[in-house]
Amino acid sequence: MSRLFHFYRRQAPVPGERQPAPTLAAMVWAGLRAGVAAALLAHLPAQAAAVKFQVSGAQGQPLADAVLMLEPQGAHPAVKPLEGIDVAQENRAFLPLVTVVTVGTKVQFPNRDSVRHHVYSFSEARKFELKLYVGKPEKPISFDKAGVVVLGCNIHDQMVGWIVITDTPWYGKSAANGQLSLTDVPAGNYTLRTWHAGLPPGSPGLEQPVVVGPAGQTVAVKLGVR
Ligand SMILES: [Cu+2]
Repeated sequence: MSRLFHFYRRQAPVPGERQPAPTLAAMVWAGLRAGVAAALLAHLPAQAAAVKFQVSGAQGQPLADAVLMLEPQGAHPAVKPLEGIDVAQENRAFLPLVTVVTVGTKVQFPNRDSVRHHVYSFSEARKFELKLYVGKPEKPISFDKAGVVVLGCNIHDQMVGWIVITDTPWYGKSAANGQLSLTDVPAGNYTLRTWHAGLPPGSPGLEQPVVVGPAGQTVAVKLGVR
């Protein structure tokens, strides 16, 4: 193929020069090339694009730590559990404050403080309790159901954290500037679900339809978060 390509390059029109008539061999090759290209295209998967998101709050301020999930309409691809996910307790706070994982992920809750913590969740998506401990708890906690889990500590009432569990492979968390980029999103129709800790407790997040085209795009997400 590459030698053939060179052959065509050498045949490219040169300004001021008369174009030679295409030979029969050249016409046959051109036909073959077109046929091969069409056959290759027919076997490519659906076109995928990069999609950018800009998340802003009630006053137009960029919102960090928003969790965005692109849920495809129709066939639902399976997600793989993530490996090595920690939600630590450091300086009497959960770190990170917001964690997003795929369904089936096991999360460790290492305590990096010298004081003991007692981590729990009463949330529908996963109820659990890690009784008073220091260091690394014996076992990780498995999150097998999509939803939002609110973390608390029995000892320190001010401690709060969130784990969002998703069953779509296209998800992420907005950066400090409110932006997120997702790559390799197949063209098609989606429901974008955006969750933020500033939404009313128990909110499943804001839903909006998103059509992903082959060229990619930027999607604006506006939440009523102050
Ligand atoms: Cu604590």
